[in-house]
Amino acid sequence: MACCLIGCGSNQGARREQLDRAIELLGVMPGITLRAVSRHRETRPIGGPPDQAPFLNGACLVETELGPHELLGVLAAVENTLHRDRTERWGPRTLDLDILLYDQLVLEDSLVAGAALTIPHPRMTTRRFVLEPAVEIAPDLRHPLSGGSLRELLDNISHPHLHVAVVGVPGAGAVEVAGAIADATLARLVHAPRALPWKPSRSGVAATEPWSDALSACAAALETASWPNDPHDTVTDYWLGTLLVAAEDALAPSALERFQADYGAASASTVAPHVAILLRASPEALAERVAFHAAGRKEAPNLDAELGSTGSTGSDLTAGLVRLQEQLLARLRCGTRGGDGPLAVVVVGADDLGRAIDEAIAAVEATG
Ligand code: A4P
Ligand code: MG
Repeated sequence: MACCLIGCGSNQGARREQLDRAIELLGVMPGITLRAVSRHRETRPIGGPPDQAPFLNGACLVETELGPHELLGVLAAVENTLHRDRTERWGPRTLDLDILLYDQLVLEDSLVAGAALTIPHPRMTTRRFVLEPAVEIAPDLRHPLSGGSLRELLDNISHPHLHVAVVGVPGAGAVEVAGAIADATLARLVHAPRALPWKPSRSGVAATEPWSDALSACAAALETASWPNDPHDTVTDYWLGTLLVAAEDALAPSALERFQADYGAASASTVAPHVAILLRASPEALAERVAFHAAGRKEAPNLDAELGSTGSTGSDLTAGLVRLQEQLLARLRCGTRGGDGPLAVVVVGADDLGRAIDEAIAAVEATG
């Protein structure tokens, strides 16, 4: 038997009746036992077309003998019974049923019969409309990636002055995405004060100085002692942890040991991000941006500002950036389990910057 948390939403038609009917139908499905149902609450629509109607959102906890794909099939059948129209992503819907958690299972884009399934639900950690009803029925349930309980995830996005870090390798678009989030949400914007000292072709570097200098400059802007207490957020286009991950890739063991000590002290006196938006660009998009950089063209996103001159050839630099991006992803996906990562992480595709901006803004607005 697996214990599953299911998120429910509706913003079209007779919302309350549809949600009640959906839960009633779930309760009589073979292989599913309903354990708890939250109250429904009205929420502001996040993302999707402008002017759509408010949602009613809730959550329920079930025990099931069904595998995750079988459960997804049952949820789709219930959605279809209640006339779900799927023509527009994030468009108005009579009913949306999402698998939020399935025991401690982690699946990424697992494809069966054309249906892709990602568990835990990839956008749940920043969504108040998901976490509030979930905490009502299962506060102690753990999110297997971040390691936080649902109660901790909700507390995390409820901080009075959130720190949102847009994280990406140089050229992924962090500067542009962070700027757009700050404009849309009236947040304070903090730019990385230094370029990343990392260079793809120089692993085994012995000098810690450029790294420690960059670390102090980047940490100074995030000091706990001067962190604002107003109800706006701070958006940064860097994460201190990126310096650590990149240093592990670049520095020789003894230099790395010195840097790790500096990093420990710096991170202890700074406000770690509550939310990280990780930009993930394809190798092809990174290669294209590296080629623009080599040709001296100033297209956005601009590698110059984030990396300075690298002295590497295009393919070296692209391969290095792809490697660094995977290391960042691995580190951020562990949340608090592997160290001091943020509890809320949303991965956003960064090949199309306009779309990345929309998704990143939606992820941040969902915390409100
Ligand atoms: N899919 C992958 N993983 C899952 C999962 N864990 N649970 C696939 C359910 N489905 C999953 O979903 C598209 C495809 O996602 C499915 O075919 C399935 O194979 P969909 O329900 O057809 O379309 P969608 O919901 O428009 O897309 P998406 O990306 O799942 O949207 P979200 O992230 O669920 O967001 N604002 C408020 N206030 N309240 C809401 O409930 N919901 C959304 C939808 C946006 N804004 C909202 C709300
Ligand atoms: Mg859905």
